[in-house]
Parts: sequence; structure tokens; C-alpha cells
Amino acid sequence: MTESHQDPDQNHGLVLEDARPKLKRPAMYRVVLLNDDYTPMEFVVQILETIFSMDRTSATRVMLEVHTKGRGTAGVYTYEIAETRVSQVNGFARQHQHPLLCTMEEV
Ligand code: TYC
Repeated sequence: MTESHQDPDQNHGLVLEDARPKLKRPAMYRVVLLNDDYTPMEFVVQILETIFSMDRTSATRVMLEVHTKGRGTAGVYTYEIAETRVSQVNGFARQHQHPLLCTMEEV
């Protein structure tokens, strides 16, 4: 058997790494709050302050956007962070018996 059959890349057993490995940006996910008729406005503002680290002015603006338009963006994150925040919002809302819903979608 010839050398070229045993070592088709002719690298003689060396593992060669690409000098410029291909990097992909991670997929990003929008965390979306949905409007409902029962969750108190103040509760939604508190969620935006505590779970999404917004100041009161931004939290109030986002809450009112959801209230008037039906939905609004609380933030954009990588998958695991978005998933954690969605389950924190839904868990906290359920604990307080509010119907508030939070979901995520790829940007
Ligand atoms: N629509 C609610 C009310 O009038 C307030 C609200 C805002 C509820 C945003 C949910 O994601 C929400 N009390």
C-alpha cells in the first residue's frame, strides 16, 4: 500500500488546526411580555425592575407599551438567559396568582 492511501491528507500524523476557526454569533432571543386584563400594572413594573434590571422609567414605558399594543419586548438574550428569565416571570406571576404571560422568540 502506498503512503498516499494510508495518509490521504499527507499530514504525517500531525493534527493541524485552522488558524482562523469559524466563529458563529449565538442565536438571540427576544423575551416578550403579553398583555392581559388582570395583572396589576405595578406588578409588571416590578417584574421589569427586578428580573430585567430596568429603572422605573424604562419599566413603566415597557409596561405601558404592552398594555396599549398587546405585547412588548423586555429584553434580548442568548437562549439560556432568555429561558431563565421567561420561567422566572411565569413562576413569579403564578406565585402571586396573576395571569401574566411571558414568552420568547428567536430574533
Ligand atoms: N393590562 C393590565 C391592566 O390594565 C396591565 C398589564 C400590563 C398586564 C402589561 C400585563 O404584560 C402586561 N391592569
